[in-house]
Amino acid sequence: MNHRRALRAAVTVAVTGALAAAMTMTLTSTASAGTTLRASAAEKGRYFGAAVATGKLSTSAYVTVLNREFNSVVAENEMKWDATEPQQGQFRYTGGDRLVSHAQANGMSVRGHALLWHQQEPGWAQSMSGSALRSAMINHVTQVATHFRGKIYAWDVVNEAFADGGSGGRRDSNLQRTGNDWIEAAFRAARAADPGAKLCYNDYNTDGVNAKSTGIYNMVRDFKSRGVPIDCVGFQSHLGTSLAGDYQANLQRFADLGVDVQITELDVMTGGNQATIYGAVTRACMNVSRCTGITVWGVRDCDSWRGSDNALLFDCNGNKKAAYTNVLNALNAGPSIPTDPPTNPPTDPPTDPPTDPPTDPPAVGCSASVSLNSWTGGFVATVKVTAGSAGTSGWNVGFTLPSGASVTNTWSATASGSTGTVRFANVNYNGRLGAGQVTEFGFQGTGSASGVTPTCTAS
Ligand code: 9MR
Repeated sequence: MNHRRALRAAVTVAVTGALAAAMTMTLTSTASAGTTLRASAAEKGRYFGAAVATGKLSTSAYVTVLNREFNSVVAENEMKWDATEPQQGQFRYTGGDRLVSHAQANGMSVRGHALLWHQQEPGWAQSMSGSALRSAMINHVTQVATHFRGKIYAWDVVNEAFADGGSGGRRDSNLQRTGNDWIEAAFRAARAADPGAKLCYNDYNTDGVNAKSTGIYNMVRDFKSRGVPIDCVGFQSHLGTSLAGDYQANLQRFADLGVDVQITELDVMTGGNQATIYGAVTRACMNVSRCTGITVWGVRDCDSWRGSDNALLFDCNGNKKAAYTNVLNALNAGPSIPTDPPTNPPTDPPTDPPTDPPTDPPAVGCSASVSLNSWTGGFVATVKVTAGSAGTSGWNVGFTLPSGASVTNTWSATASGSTGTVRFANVNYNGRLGAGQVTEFGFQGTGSASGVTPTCTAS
């Protein structure tokens, strides 16, 4: 995708002069006088975040502004596919973990960006297609969301999957060519891996009611009607010198579908309108009660991917710009939403979903249950093993798979066989369980596993 060309196109068609008209207050305003973005946003039940390049966390001028002004962070690059799985099946979390630690130490929530995106795919994935790619991408979602489980406020599960221009349809990519259901398969895998994270779809050039945003709107409506787990939509908002007059109305129509909305990558071209546009975007978010927060795509102008556009809230020396003042004033003037500001879910969430209360452990041996996340042509199985009253020093779980189903990948267990009767043995760190203790393993496969039941043998 050529972002700059897309951006210019968006700028050309955007409606000028309609900002004031669009910003009608819909909630009761409660003026306050926070003196930092993070304090003012938190006071109104929102977060104010920045994209961070973790390499800059050792630059004190950068960290001073980041810690003072922001209570949410997102990795500018470090949680993307090429960074987290540079070789297939070899995961690298150094940068992402560093950012999460920084956030936890400084009272910040974390947005996760991005589990699947046609850009910044690692080389090995770029050359894949079909069911092999589908398996690899679902495995990626599962592994990365599992690694960060309990630490992410909201994940961009899928980024930029819709086409620019007037079609309102999907963008062509190797991901899209695995089948139109790839987005919902990804959301299901993310939910299974981290039930506590909000799951978002994220895109750009969606800054008003247009063909692209309407295509996304229709997908979200369809997902909600079919129970596909989606919680939020991210509006990147890489903006030019004007703002669509229906920016707020567009956010509101998504919110009305029953999802949260978030401004996820805000930056605005320098020009006479920069400060005005920053203020208007902030007011629009404040006026939509399901707009839970705003993230700017960098801290200081010189940190921005937009180079000489000087598109951010602080100059290269860390001084506040006029745009900063407008944002702060809009936060302080805006209405509250009745919830606490988002915090990261507890670092160690319960492994059992609330709908699945613990059952009595079996008297001896062990028991196993499976939950399946299926899509056309494949599935991920998450298996829970519960030790009986004698505990276990090892366990073995068997399945009889339907014909046509085949195991392609296993984690936290060792598989023997891949079709028909397949057995999974504990690995060295999860075989020894106390009475009633639970552990989980998973496997991924092609075909369908619907209706399978596990049997558990303890040793
Ligand atoms: O800011 C990111 C830049 O450092 C990377 O080189 C670039 C790679 O494509 O991605 C930039 O971030 C993008 C984000 O991940 C998705 N939306 C558009 C952002 C700007 O291109």
